Amino acid sequence: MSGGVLLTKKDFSSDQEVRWCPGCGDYAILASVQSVFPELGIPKEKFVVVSGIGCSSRFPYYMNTFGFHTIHGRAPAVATGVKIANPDLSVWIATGDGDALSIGGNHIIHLMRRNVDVKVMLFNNRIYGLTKGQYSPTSEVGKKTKSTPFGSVDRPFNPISVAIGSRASFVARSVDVYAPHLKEVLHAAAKHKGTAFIEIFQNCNIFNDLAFEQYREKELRDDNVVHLKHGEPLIFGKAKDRGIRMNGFTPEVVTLGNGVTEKDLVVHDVKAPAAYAFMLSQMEAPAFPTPIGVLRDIDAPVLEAAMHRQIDDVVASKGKGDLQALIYGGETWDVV
Ligand SMILES: Cc1ncc(C[n+]2csc(CCOP(=O)(O)OP(=O)(O)O)c2C)c(N)n1
Ligand code: SF4
Repeated sequence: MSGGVLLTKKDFSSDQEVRWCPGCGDYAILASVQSVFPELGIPKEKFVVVSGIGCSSRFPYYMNTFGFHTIHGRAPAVATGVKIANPDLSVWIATGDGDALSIGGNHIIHLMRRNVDVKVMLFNNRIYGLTKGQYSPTSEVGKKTKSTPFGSVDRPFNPISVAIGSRASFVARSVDVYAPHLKEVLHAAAKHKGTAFIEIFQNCNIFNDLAFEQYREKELRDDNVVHLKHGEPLIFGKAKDRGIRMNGFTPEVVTLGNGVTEKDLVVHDVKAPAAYAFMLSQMEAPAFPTPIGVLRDIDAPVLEAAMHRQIDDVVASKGKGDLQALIYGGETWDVV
């Protein structure tokens, strides 16, 4: 609803020609976001979509909202400014694995540490798409690309682990083609107060095709992902016959039966200590099914609220400031 008018997906689709390659996973993400925004009960003019640079960062052009296609890696800085200046706006960042974790690595961790109430959609295609296929900080060891012709030798980031290590108060993962799941995660992120970090596995069919095939392909996905549901045991597999059990501090995959029951399995808790969410984030293929859904959703103080409270308190006790007096007050020097 916006001013009593029911909004639809069409209201959030811009008139810009979409310039992604045919078959790119970005289209599916765009469609999900355009269908979730009208369901959030936020007036259309309150949405702002901010991006950095990359194929994924073309996102604001295609959303019929306020938006800002900024500079490489700097969407968090601009989004922070937007949110602090206008806390009633719904601010969303669209970013890539290169944009957020290479050049923007410093900015993204501090956005999450400060818990700015901004929603981050990280389109992870494990490659630099826009610049035509160089390896990224999420490319796997051994990945052959134009900039690693003999295979990458450096260890990749796990974006979810980075988010949890940066104290993000909401951390989730979904997949470009899981429309109902992705929409559910976007709704949960919108509801959360504070930074919501969502990693979205995204197929770049031109420079890194099939990177997420075991999760995207209908026949394969049930055996390769574990759906996280708060309060429910970690069960997966086509026959729902496998699960995750703790063996001391170490998670292990077990098959139900022969004395192993659901009661032995880890029960998912989005409010558990960060160590639990970190452990989940470290469950990686091929040893483990990949966790999908909301890993962590905790209450934490939000930056812009604390900042405005402080400003109000100081104005109440000291009166409204005078910028001119501040600049010319205190110690000044004559440079000769
Ligand atoms: C300061 C600066 N350095 C480098 C670049 C070149 N550049 C543009 S996009 C990009 C990486 C894009 O990769 P990613 O963020 O993963 O987005 P994708 O295109 O895959 O969606 C790079 C290195 C730039 N535009 N500006
Ligand atoms: S290069 Fe890859 S990420 Fe970029 S638009 Fe094409 S398919 Fe999508």
